This record gives sequence, C-alpha cells and structure tokens, in this order.
Amino acid sequence: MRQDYEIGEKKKTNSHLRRETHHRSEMKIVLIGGRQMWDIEASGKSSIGNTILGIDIFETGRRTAQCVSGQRYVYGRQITLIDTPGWWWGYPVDNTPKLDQLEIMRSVYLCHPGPQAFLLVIPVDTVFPDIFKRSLQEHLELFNERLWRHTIVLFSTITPPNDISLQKHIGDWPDLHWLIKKCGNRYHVLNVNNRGDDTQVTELLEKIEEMVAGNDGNHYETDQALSEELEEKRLAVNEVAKQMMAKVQKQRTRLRALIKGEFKCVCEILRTRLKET
Ligand SMILES: Nc1nc2c(ncn2[C@@H]2O[C@H](COP(=O)(O)OP(=O)(O)O)[C@@H](O)[C@H]2O)c(=O)[nH]1
Ligand SMILES: [Mg+2]
Repeated sequence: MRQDYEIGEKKKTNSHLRRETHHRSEMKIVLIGGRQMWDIEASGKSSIGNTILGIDIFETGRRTAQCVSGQRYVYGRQITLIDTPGWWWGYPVDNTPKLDQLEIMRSVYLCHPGPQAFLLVIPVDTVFPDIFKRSLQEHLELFNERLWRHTIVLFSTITPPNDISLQKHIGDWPDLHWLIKKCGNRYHVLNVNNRGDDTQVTELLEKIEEMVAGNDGNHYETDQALSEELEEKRLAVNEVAKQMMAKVQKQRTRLRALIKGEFKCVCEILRTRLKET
C-alpha cells in the first residue's frame, strides 16, 4: 500500500534545528551508490561531487574504477569529497568485482581520521524494488553498522525538483521509505544541471552539519588494522589482475600472429590458383 511521506513537516523541524547548528570549517564526505539502474545510466555520484565543489573534478559518464579524492574551499568550508566505484543496483555483492569492493571499503581511509558523512546517491525518479534494498544492504555491509548514523540519502536529478512528486514517489516504494527512515529521515535533492543554484548546496551542507551535531561532532570511526589488511588485499588482487592481463595480452599477440600467418597462406593459395587459370 502506498504511504505518503511527510516531507513538509520534516522540513519545518530541520530548518529549526539547522539554525542551532554551527558551521564546520572542514568536512569530509564519501559519495556512495549504485552504478546503473536499468534505463537510467548511473546514480550521478561524480556529477553530485562536481556540483558540490562547483568545478569538474570528477570524471562523469565513465566507470569510476578507483576512489578519487577532490578538495576545495566552498561556502566557507574546506570540503573533501571521496568518489567511489558504484555497484549494479539489484545485484548481490558477489557480482561486484573484488577490486571494486576493496575500493569502496578503502574510501573511508582516504579522508583521515574518517568521514563525517556519507552521501548515498540515488536518482530521484528511479524505481526502488525490494531487490535494490537487498543489494544496497549487502554493499553497505562493506562498512560497519555505524555508517547509518552518518548517512544522508541524496536524490540526484537533472530537472528542477518537485516536492509533491518526490513525496508520492517515496510513498510508492516502501523500501525507499525504509531507507530514508534508516538514515534518520535525512535526505536531500540536488539538481546536477543547476550549478548556479548555491542554495541547494548550502542547504545540503547545513543538513550535514546538523547530522554531525547530532553525532556529537564525531566522524565515522575507522579501524587502522583493517586499513592495512585492505591495502595488502588490494595489492594482492591487483597483482593477480596484472598477471591475468599479461596472459591475455600474450594470447592476443599469439592469435594475431597466427591469423596473420593463416591470411598469408590463404593469399598464397589464391595467387597460385589465379596463375593456373
Ligand atoms: N537521468 C539522470 N541522469 C543523471 C542523474 N544524475 C546524473 N546523471 C547523468 O548521468 C551521467 C553519469 O553520471 P555520473 O555522475 O558519472 O554517475 P556515477 O557513475 O554515479 O558517478 C551524466 O551524464 C549525468 O549528467 C539523474 O539523476 N538522472
Ligand atoms: Mg562516477
């Protein structure tokens, strides 16, 4: 059954709380999310990163294979953003390449001592069936359970946002409603095609500050021992990948030489036959 989501009420409470929140001079944020949603190409993580920082730091429209860090002083704050590889919405974590999983896990170690916020990027108009929820839960288990208290659902859009249709959309997809609740009712809409609108970014930063204040100023805690273990695994998986690439390259070269030889042979036969006729 569809449930309407009370966005209006929530907004009132938030703006009241936000007034009591202090500006943070420094913010470390990790962008997470899926990588493809059926007819929609991507979540828009990199586009969101560029919109927040106000310049094109992250490459868009291409797979982010490794975490990328972007830093800029904007709206009176030093912002560090970590862009991460995405996962295929609706697919179990086992379908995500091991290197991508390790990169996603590594993201929190690229902003020492740990991020204050995670922005979970989802296109505003996308469907959100149960299979997406399960995929999301599995992928977020790459982090620890404390992630949820540092997460804001960030709806990306390329058209002007509409509160009424968002409210209806959340009502239409109970798992999306569940997700927003799981994130302490924190969400924001950002139009990546409207870089000129400073308000949408400053409001997001205020929401992050409000969340950080609610977490007593604490960042997401990372585990240094796990960081070293991750680095070792990453180097090992990278080495295996390199060896496989070298093997494939060798096979390709051999195959090319073989085809070239065969081609030469066929040409010779044709030439002889032509001479005979
Ligand atoms: N339809 C739609 N396209 C989007 C949205 N957000 C970003 N895009 C576009 O999708 C393409 C890929 O976005 P990108 O930021 O690279 O996604 P990422 O793979 O999650 O980092 C870009 O051309 C964006 O302009 C959205 O909310 N809806
Ligand atoms: Mg990207």
